[in-house]
Amino acid sequence: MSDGRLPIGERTRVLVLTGAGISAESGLATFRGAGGLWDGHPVEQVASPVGFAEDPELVWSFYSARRRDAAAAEPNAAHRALAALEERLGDRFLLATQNVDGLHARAGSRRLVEVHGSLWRTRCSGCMRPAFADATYPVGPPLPRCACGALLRPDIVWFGELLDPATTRSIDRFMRDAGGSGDPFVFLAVGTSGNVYPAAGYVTAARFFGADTWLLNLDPAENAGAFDHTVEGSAVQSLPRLLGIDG
Ligand code: BV8
Ligand code: ZN
Repeated sequence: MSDGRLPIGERTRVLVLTGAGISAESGLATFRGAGGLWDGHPVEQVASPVGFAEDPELVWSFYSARRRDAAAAEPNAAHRALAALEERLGDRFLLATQNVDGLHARAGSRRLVEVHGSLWRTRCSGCMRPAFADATYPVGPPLPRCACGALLRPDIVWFGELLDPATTRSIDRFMRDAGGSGDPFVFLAVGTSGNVYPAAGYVTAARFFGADTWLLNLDPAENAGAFDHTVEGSAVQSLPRLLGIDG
């Protein structure tokens, strides 16, 4: 039985997946909790290409409000604990987040993959112009358009859209290298309900590559059964201790 800490030794490789729950104690609403983000809006309306085509002003007002909230939020001790673990493990560590709020980067995380994109980037809905940093709060009318005439949109992966292959490849490579290394491999999910794929499937992939799998979550998650160990608690209260990084 562990001492309530993640088994991280000299050669252990650690892959962490975070969700909205890790930013909850920074004051940012989660998606499916009470009063979650989706409550005000059906998912199809605010996080899908169809919803954007039907009512781009509603979608932009939803994402501009979330940009404002994220700008006003601060990283918390759980974000900082992951940045400290990265400092300690270096290239034996990778953080994949479903969150788009930018708080992991602001806490100092660099070995970070944002699998659902970022609130802080905008891209064109019609051409291949690269996404660009954007900290404005479009609400329209008029909504911002690209030089090609198409509407600009948040650089976020919506339901029914594919994840960026560059992000999924870096996660797959980390798991494959860990699996083939003979080193101990730990997978930890923090603050996610395990609802949304392909992110919710990473625990199964990690197990395939021999990972010891852990879940730290406030409530039981959909895919909790896939984990070797589950710790029920809040990210701020439990994560620093779980990682052996107190304070
Ligand atoms: C894809 C955008 C291939 C960014 C998001 C039917 C039709 C079409 C598609 C599907 C379908 N069935 C399945 C699918 C696939 C779909 C999917 O999985 N749907 C689910 C709902 C069934 N996935 C996709 O569409 C993905 N693309 O599969 O492409 C394809 C193509 C066409 C057709 C089929 C497949 C794209 C998925 C990405 C969607 N974009 N968001 C944004 O606006 O933020 S997902 C959205 O949910 C957020 O990104 C969020 O991160 C993510 C997951 O939610 P969580 O992070 O887990 O948050 P949640 O509120 O759910 O849970 C928080 C947890 O924290 C709770 O459990 C709570 O207990 C805990 N907690 C709270 N406080 C704390 C805490 N824990 C610790 N401490 C605390 N203090
Ligand atoms: Zn364009």
